[in-house]
Formats: sequence, structure tokens, C-alpha cells
Amino acid sequence: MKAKSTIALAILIGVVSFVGCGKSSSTNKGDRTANALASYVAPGEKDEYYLFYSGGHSGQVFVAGIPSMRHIVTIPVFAPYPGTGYGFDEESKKMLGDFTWGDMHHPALSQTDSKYDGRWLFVNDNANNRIARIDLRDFKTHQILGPIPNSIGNHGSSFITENSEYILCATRFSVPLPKGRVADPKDYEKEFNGMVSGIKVDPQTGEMKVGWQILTPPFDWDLGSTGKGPSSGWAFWTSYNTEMAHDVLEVNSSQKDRDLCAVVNWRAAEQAVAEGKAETMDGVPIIDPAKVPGVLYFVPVGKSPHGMDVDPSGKWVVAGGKLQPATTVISFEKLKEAIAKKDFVHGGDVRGVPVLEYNDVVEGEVPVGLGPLHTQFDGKGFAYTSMFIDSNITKWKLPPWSDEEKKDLNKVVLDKVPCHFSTGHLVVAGSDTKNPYGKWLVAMNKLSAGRHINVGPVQPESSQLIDISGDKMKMIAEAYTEPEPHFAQILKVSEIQPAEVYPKAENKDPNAVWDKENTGVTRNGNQVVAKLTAIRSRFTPDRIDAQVGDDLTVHVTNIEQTRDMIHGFGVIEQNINMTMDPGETKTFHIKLTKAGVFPFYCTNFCSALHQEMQGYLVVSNTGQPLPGAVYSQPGNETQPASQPAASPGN
Ligand code: K7E
Ligand code: CUA
Repeated sequence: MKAKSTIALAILIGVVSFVGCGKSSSTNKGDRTANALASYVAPGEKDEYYLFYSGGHSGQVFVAGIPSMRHIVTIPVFAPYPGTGYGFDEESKKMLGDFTWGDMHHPALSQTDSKYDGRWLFVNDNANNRIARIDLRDFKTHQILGPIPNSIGNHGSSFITENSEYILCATRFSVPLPKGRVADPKDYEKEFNGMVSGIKVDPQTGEMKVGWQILTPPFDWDLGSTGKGPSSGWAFWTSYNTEMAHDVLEVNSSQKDRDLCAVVNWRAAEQAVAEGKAETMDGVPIIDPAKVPGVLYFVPVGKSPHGMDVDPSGKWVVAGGKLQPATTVISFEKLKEAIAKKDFVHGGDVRGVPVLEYNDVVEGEVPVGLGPLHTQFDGKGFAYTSMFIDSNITKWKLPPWSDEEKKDLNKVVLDKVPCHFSTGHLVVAGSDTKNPYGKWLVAMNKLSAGRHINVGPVQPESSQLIDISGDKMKMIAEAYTEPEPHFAQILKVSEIQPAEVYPKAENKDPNAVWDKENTGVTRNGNQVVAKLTAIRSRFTPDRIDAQVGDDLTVHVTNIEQTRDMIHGFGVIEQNINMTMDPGETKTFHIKLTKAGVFPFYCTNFCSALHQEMQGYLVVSNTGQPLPGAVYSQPGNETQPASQPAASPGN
């Protein structure tokens, strides 16, 4: 009760202190100059790091540079993005499936030996139970896996193992399984189930498939983290509804003083499946932890925790308190000992899953302040926790602690820097690897609270760049994004070499055409197929004839081999919008339903003659082709390209 009123008071104070937010925190002229220089990237110069923000329910990844914090590019993933034609061509439409949005929370860079290997970025979709893979060779989405069977609310995801063997996911929601079965939510505790999923990643191609799943009680799993070093092969999740309440969760899921974290031995799970100890549900091998001991354990932590983060050494697992003003530090060594000694809470298993004793595994509770959510690490023995209620970042020291510090853990709390406002996630460069880059921290704030020029009732999300290289943290700069970044990843620019064009030799699209001779329009029954080239500043052919009722398929190959020479293909009143990068072939397919002449044109400004880069889709009434409509297939009517192909640089 007392704790609750303290929090209520803190929220109140927080709200009151919104007033006057527009002022600079650093008025000293010397500081202002130094901070400005720290984030200044002069015209022509480049940033040192990529910052990959998850875009929340925008379904996109936003890429910014650090230290400038400038937004560089948006990578569309779970939602169409007309800017790059994503979600319009057949390939990306197929990836999106029936969905036009996703709720992206936790991006994860692929790792080898607990270090970023610069190959892929994986992101989760809480809303439609999916995982996507972005290839860092071209910064594009190449696979969307899901909806994952037997899994509802893919929030506790995508956490990658130390050699990218798996993406591990846990369910935020529970439902009766298999999906499609109906039970009364009143019977939640008995009938509903949560799930931990191991999504297998192909080490060569990055292709994902569902590997196995572990059945869990219907706790609401929250954030997770994977082990490394001594905790290699393990993964951890917090939960916020050990009560297994099904209604008025705001009250009913905050009854117990402690909630249970999941401790998963994913190598043991993999082994159990190999040994045939799983049963199949909806095509996936499912492990029942009551029947397969050694796969899942529970650890009590403070009430309704949120973040769960493993430090770079792999020795410490930190749970964010959320409703208690402390982070709980779990010692992995102690945890392993307790498991080995089978030191479980007597009679305290939940559905046959052993519960470890809190006092056996917890190293200490660090009084970081109010509303601790997520923790990141700099690799020098320090931890940084985002405080949602206090609106700051708290820096503290990881164990080992001296006896004196253990007596009063206030002594390990070293520094606080105020943020604006209500910080959610934070990211320290490389925190989830064994060798963090350190240096920069980005706080992602839930409310920007009047910090920028007024754009109406809906404000962009604020993020703040903080220098953590010294003893004291230094607030350097602010930036804003579209809604709504949750977690982010930071990668050193020098560690990857994205492609400049798609080389012609690598274009394996069977419908790619590279010269005028192979372009053209063919008709077969009511199937009309057009193959076009695009180059500055012409489509070849620039006329496509068809009839109402035809199935029209158009393949456009951008035959440029020059970086950034992009052409678009928009068709008036047909909702067609594609973008072809240099060397890329894209395809769209439509059923033609109305007669008329529909101009098509290049949407990307590509040259001084960009405006001239246009043509016509002529749709005649059924059975009434124009006399000039001819098609280029032996045995069929032919429609030759009307003009010679232009050369690059035209
Ligand atoms: Cu804290 Cu979805 Cu990671 Cu948002 S979650 S803040
Ligand atoms: Cu091609 Cu504009």
C-alpha cells in the first residue's frame, strides 16, 4: 500500500514537472558547445554507428546515425511502405500475407561468438506472431516467418542465441491450444497455455523455421535475454501475471509480491526433441516440461517485473522491477548450483516445473529508483537502467560487491541523468554482446512532453543521446522519430559493407530482361505478360496493350549498374507502385477490370528527363483490341518494343 502511494505520488510529481520542459538542461555555454560538437557530423562527414530502432506498431525499422541521431532510412518490414514500393510487388505482398501492420518491439543483430557478425537483423511482431529477417547486405526484409503456430502475442522476442542458432520467443498472451480451440476465459488457469518457441536459423542463409516449443503455464511472459559465457545455452524471461488472472489485470495480476521468471535450458530442449521426447501440435514438436525435466525452471523476482538482461560476462541476469524501486540481480553461478543440488521450493512447483528459492539465486536488489524497466551494460562492469517513473537513466555497479556495498546497495548506485520523458527502453552500443562498444547510450522516451516545436496533439517519440564514456553520464542531444521505438541495436558502421548495386550476374529472376530483344508483351489466352527494362530515362517497351478481363503480369528490370539509380513504376488509378533498385527485377500482377488508357511513369526522380520516363497501359474492351495492338510471341499476336533502348547516362 505504501509503495503504491509512493508510486502514485511520483507519477503526480512527474506530471507536474512536465511544465517548463522546453528549456535547455545545460545552460553553461562551454557545455553547450562541447555537447554540440560531440554530436556534430559536418556535411560530407559520416556517422560512426548505425542505430536500428524498432518502429513499434508502425511495423518499420528506422535507421539513424550516431552521433548525429539523423534519420537515414526506413526499412519497411510488417507494413506496406510506398516510398520503396514495399507491399506492392508480388514478392513483398506475399511476405506480408494477409496483414498490413505489425507491432515491432525488439530488434536483434545476428551474432557469432557473442559478437555482432553484421549479417542480419531480426525483429518480432507482437501483434501477428511473426519474426522477420532483414539482410544487412541490402537493408531489406527478406523473410517474414509466421504466424508462429501455438503462439499468441510474440512480444518476448526476438532474442538471439550467441551463435545465431535460434531466435527465442515467449508469448505475452495465452489462449486455449491448439489455436482455434475455444474455452471460457474464466477457466484461464486450467485451459490456457503460454509457449516458448525456438526459431531455428540456417547458419548460411539466415532462413528461419520453427524448431520446437516448450509449453508453459499461462503467465504473461515479458522481456527476455539469452545467456553467454558461463550462461551459454540458457535464456531468461520475466513474467507479470504469475497470478494467472484473466480480467482486470491492472489489479488482479499485481497481487503477489513476487512473480516468476522463466529459466530455459535451450540446449536441453534441442536435445530432448532430438531424443524424441516431444509431442507434436500443429506440426511443431512440443516439450511438456513436466514430463521432460531440466528444460524449464522458475525463479521468483520482485512483483510485475519488466526487463530481463544478461550482462556481457554472462554471469549476471538483471530483472527490472517496474512496480518495485529496485533491479533484482540474479547470479547465474548460484542458479546453476541450486539446480544441480535440486534446491527447489518445497512442494512449490507450478504444473510440474520446479521453482528455485529466491534467496539461493539472488545476489542483491539494487535500489535504482522508481519504475526500473530495462538494463544495459558497457562491458566495464557498469549497468544502466531506464526509469519509467523517475524519468532518468541510473548508472550502477554490477557485482562483485564489497561487504560494505552489500550492506547498503545504495553505495553501488553511481549516477543519474534526467530524461524527457518516461523512458522505456534504452540501448548501450553493443550491450548484448560480450564486448560492448560502450561510449553511447540512447534513451527511448515514451513521451516527448512538449520538447519540440508544436505539431498538434500527437507528438513524435523522443530519444536522447547520452555519452557514457566518463564516470558521469552526459546528456548530449535529442532526436525524434515516428511511433514508436521500443528497443534498438547499435552497430559500428565499419563492421559491414552493404551492396552498392545488385550485380547483373546475381539476378536470378527468370523474368529479368537486360536488352531490348528480350523485352516485349506476350498474350496467351487472357494471360498477358510484359517484360520491361528501365534505364535513364525510358521504359522498354513503353506501351502495353491488354483487354478488360485479362490477367496482366508486368516484370520490370532496372538494368542500371550505378549506385542509387533507382526507377519506379507507378500506374495511374491501378494502385500499382513498384521501385526497382539497380540490377533488380520486380513483378506485379493485376486483373484488368476497366477499359481506358492508364499512363505509367517512373516515380523516383532519376535524371533531367525523369518526367519523360513514362508509357501507356492500353486496356481495350474485351474482344475489341485496337488495330495497332500487337504482341511479340510466335503463334500469337506480337507487340514489339516501339523504340530502341537508351544507353545509361542518357
Ligand atoms: Cu519495454 Cu515491448 Cu521491450 Cu516497449 S517493451 S518499452
Ligand atoms: Cu526513372 Cu525517374
